[in-house]
Amino acid sequence: MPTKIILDCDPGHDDAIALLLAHGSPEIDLVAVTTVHGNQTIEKVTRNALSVARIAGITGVPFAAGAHRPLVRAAEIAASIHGESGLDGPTLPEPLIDADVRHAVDLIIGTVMAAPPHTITLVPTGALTNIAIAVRKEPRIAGRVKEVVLMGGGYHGGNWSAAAEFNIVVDPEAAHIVFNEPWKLTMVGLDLTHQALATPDVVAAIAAVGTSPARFVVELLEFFGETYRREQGFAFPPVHDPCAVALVIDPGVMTVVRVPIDVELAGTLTVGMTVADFRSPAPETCTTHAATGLDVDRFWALIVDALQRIGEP
Ligand code: PIR
Ligand code: CA
Repeated sequence: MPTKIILDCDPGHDDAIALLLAHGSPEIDLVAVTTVHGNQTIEKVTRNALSVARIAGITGVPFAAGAHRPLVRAAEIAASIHGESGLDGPTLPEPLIDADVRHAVDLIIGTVMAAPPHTITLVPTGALTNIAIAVRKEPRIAGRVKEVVLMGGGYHGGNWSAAAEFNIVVDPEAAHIVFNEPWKLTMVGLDLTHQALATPDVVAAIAAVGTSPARFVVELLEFFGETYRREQGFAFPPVHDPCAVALVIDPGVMTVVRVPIDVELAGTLTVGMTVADFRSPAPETCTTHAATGLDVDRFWALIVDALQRIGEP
């Protein structure tokens, strides 16, 4: 039985690849896609998600727009990394479908509450605003989802400040809510995703698939690689968001440890830091987990296989 997921995203180059990976993997049943402010405005990331749906040939899946800004703080975007559109580089086709009439929060709640208990996995790859609002509006989803597997945070430092990762620090109050709910949560953070580097070998393997979705991914990686070189001093770009989807597809692709994690809200230098307490043993009551090690070859094979399965939609 494939795992049902809701992908809550802000495409975003790596979000777009996460969407392709989810769609092209038989282990996953993509039941809804929701969007959230983050890499760009809600209008832009929603349009990008719908455009990627066309490229990937995704049909029959609702796409709903969500929160346009964080709960408390002023909105912040990552145009320096993802460009003015949020998905700069490739030419984006006009979407063939419209966004759902429902708000993302209501689509998340409705989908989780209508499904049998413990069957839906939430996969957030952007700010946690929608997920936080959803669990405040309908607290029963906390006991009803199977688990939360998110891209965000990190236990050894940040990418948007010295201590904090972008998805967490843009809405730390929302992240605090999500990390403190009683559901099983796995943080696929920077410690993990910085192992998923799109090296020239990887890009060549994707290009060799030879289809238009594969060419789209190559163009995304070229733009993302360029900004990562310029803005972050990386030789090759880390492809964050597909890592969270990969863990759902293949739990053996990474090492995960149970560890208490909380989100800093009051620090002067550390707001948005995901503080992980690696003193062991973790308490029996601990529901949070952190991904630590990635089987790099197995990860990229999942991406190439998914693109091969998608073919030429
Ligand atoms: C990536 C992101 C934001 C900023 C940078 N520098 C790089 C986006 C990605 O889409 C990913 O979900 C997460 N936020 C990584 O921090
Ligand atoms: Ca993202």
